[in-house]
Order: sequence, then structure tokens, then C-alpha cells
Amino acid sequence: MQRRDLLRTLALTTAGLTVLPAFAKQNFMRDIAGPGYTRGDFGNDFLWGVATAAYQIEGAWNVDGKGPSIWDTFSHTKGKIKTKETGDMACDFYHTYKSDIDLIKEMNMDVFRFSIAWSRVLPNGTGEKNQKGIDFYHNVIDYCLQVGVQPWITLYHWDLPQALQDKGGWPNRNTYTAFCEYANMVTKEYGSKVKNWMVLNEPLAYTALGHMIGMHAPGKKSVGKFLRAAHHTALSQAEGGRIIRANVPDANVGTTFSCSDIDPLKEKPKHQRAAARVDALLNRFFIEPVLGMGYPVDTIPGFKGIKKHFEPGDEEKLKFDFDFIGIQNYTRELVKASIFPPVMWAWQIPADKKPVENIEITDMNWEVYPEGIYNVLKKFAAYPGIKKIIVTENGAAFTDTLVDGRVHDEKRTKFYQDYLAQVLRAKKDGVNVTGYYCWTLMDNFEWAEGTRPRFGLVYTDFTTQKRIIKDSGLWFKDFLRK
Ligand code: IFM
Repeated sequence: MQRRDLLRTLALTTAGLTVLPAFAKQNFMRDIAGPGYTRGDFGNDFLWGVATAAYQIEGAWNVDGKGPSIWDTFSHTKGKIKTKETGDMACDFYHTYKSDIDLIKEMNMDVFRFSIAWSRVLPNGTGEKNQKGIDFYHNVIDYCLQVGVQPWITLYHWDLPQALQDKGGWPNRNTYTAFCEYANMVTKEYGSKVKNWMVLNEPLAYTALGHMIGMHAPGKKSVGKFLRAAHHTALSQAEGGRIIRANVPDANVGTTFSCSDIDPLKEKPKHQRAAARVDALLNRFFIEPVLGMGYPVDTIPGFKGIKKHFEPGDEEKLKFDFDFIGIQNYTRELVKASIFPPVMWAWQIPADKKPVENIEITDMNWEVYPEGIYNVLKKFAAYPGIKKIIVTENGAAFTDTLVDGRVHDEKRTKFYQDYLAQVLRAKKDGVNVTGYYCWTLMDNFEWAEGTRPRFGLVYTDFTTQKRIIKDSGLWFKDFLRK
């Protein structure tokens, strides 16, 4: 997913790249030689897991009564997916879930984080239920419990039922009402078995990339639609939390945020102000309303129009006291002041154009910057009202080659070791971080990028659906051995 490409892409629609002044910030984490820590250093209660999303792994897009989602429509639309693929098959997890969950167990992970495909259980988004879809998630949950892996459910990971999109999608306030119906239904259905729930996955990503940039489903390009989608999403975020708490006995209620460490290109006021605007959008936009601070529109006055979409009582409805928040971090942004894009007036420098010595870049063109996860953990922990943080996603896409049945993915292993060192540093510095979930279990359908970027601990052969645990997965298996 390319949320950090957001401003960059906005700018590309209106202008070419500007010339970058010299900048040479050393990435001093490059030299970590090995982990230098053990599982025990994180504490006995610290949870280790893998995260996934329904559309990226399930396939079976039209099987057993599932309704279409906006991602089915989007991936079937010419020109939307770089590799011309769809998620029709993805990892075929709908049929392979048992052997895939076995792999999680084999890697000694405690947790399987997955999402429910809303249109699999409610094909039209509201109303009539699809029993076969409901049974599928019962089977997944039951199998997790049987083998001793904790199921952690995300209610919404970007795949809105197409039937709701046909009525306006997230920019229509009725989608918030429909989300509450869906959340109510699934928490009642699975709440006796599953205690750990997350409302949304990365609200900024799907509202901005899907409604302002057009790179993700539903492919809209409008600031107005983004603001409406964002407000209805933020309402759903808090109300979803209340619904889980009401329906699930002893629930552990959370939601997740994409977040980036952000530096100005130079310590000059204009670049610092540009970095502050990017920070307000990428990091603050969805957490601050939950905490009763409102949207950070004083920092980005161009988004003040969001207030037009408030109904009486919304200020209160945006708030909720989550038991934990999920932090999802992959890279850091280097920002310079720019006349494009309008509203933000800030340019996120692509990793391959960053004036950083010895920069390491992933297949998503994201800078490897382990210290960034320390900085975002500290930043989010500093908000009053944050009780507990879990790293609900972190990982890297690197090109993998299969040699004699093995995948020697040293770069990914090193990535995890270096990022984990920073998570541990944050923990030792007092951040209440209680878990770490890798993105992701197995190579899957990486949205508009198709299956090219491989993020998995497990290699997926997309022709045969064969799986092979990569060296990074074997490293976790060994590291996590009790
Ligand atoms: O694949 C995505 C996931 O769906 C959301 N977080 C970022 C990942 C990598 O781009």
C-alpha cells in the first residue's frame, strides 16, 4: 500500500519533480549486526503474530454467495492494477486456511490477525446474511483455537461491499449506519469465541488513496469526497469500538493507524511547516478525533471543510476509549515545501530520490528506516489516553528467489531484526507496547501493485498455491521457540 506516496502522487497529477537541494542525513541504524536480544527481553506476555487482510489472501471472490466488493470491481477494471492481475484467486486462503494456519503455528506465532470480508457475510452490505460466508469465518476461528493460535479480527480492511458503493460509498453517511449493522452482526456472531478486535485498518489509506488520489478502490479523485469519507470513517471507528465493547464479553478493543516518521528536508521553517502538514494528515488525522482533540485542520486549513459534514452530536460520537491502538509503520518520510500539491503544499520525496547516504530501499520504493518505528511508538504513546500499543503491521517487500526449495531472504530477516531492536528500545524507554505482528504471513495480492511485491514470511507460488517458509520465517520460528 502506498499511503506515503499520497502527496507525491497528488503532485504528479499537476507537476513534475522539483530539484532537490543537497541533504545528507545518515541512516545510522544500518550497522546493527544481529538481533542482540531474545524473545524473553520483550516479556512473557508480549504477543507475536502475523497480519493479513481478506481481499489480499482469500480469493473465492464470487464463491458460496459472496457479494462483490469495491476491490473486485476495481481490480476488474482495466488499468487499475499495475500487473493486470485481480484478487480473484490471491492465495486461495478460502480453501487453504487450515494449512496456512498450520504455518503460523509452525513459526511459533501466537496470533493470527485477519479481516472479515463484509460482502462475504452480508452480500449487499446490509440485510440478508450469507450463512456460508458466516460459516467460513467460524471455521477459521475454530481451527485457530484448535491449534492454539489466537484469532484477532479486523472488521474493515478496505473491501466495502459494492452494493454500498453503488449508493455512494463512504462519502454517504448511510455507509456509517450500514457499518454499524455489520459490526453488530459479526461481533454477536463471533464474540463468544474471539476477544481481540480491531475496528478499522489504516483509515487514512483507504479514504485518501481511494477518494482523493484514485489509486485504490473506489478510484475517486476529489478532496470533497475524501473529507466526507473520512468523517464517516471516523464516526465508524468510534462507534465500532462501542459496538464491540457492548457485544463481546471481556473484549480487547482496538483499531489501527498507518503512521510514518516524518523529517523536514532541512531544518528551515518552510520545510518544517510542510512536514507538520504531512504529519497532520498521515499521523494525526484519525487518532486525534478519537481522543477528543478534533481533526487537525488548524495545521491543514484546506481540510476545514470537513466540519460541513458534522451533524449535531458528532463531536462526542467521534470519541472512544480504545483498550489498545495498532501502529503500522514501514518507512519514514522526508518532506520539502512545494507549490504542489495544493492544500498540502508539501512534497514527500520518493525514496530513490532522497539525498540519504547508503539508503536501503524496498520493492515498494520505501526507505528502510528502523529508527522510525521507535519515533512513531514514542509519538503515539505520548498522547494522553493511549493505554496500550501493538505493532499490528510491520514488514518489507524484497525480491525473493526460490533456490532448491529455499528462499534466502537475508534483507527481510535483517529488516525485522533491526525494526524489532527499535521496538524493544521503545519498550525499555517506557512505551507500553505489548505485541508485534509481521506484515505478512505469506506473499499476497498487494492491492494496486498486484502480486509483484512480496512481503510474506512464507513464499507463495501463485500458480500452484504451494507455500515455502522463507529464511525470515525460519528465523522467527527459531527466535520465538520457547
Ligand atoms: O498490504 C498492506 C496492508 O493491506 C495495509 N498496510 C500496508 C501493507 C503493505 O503495503
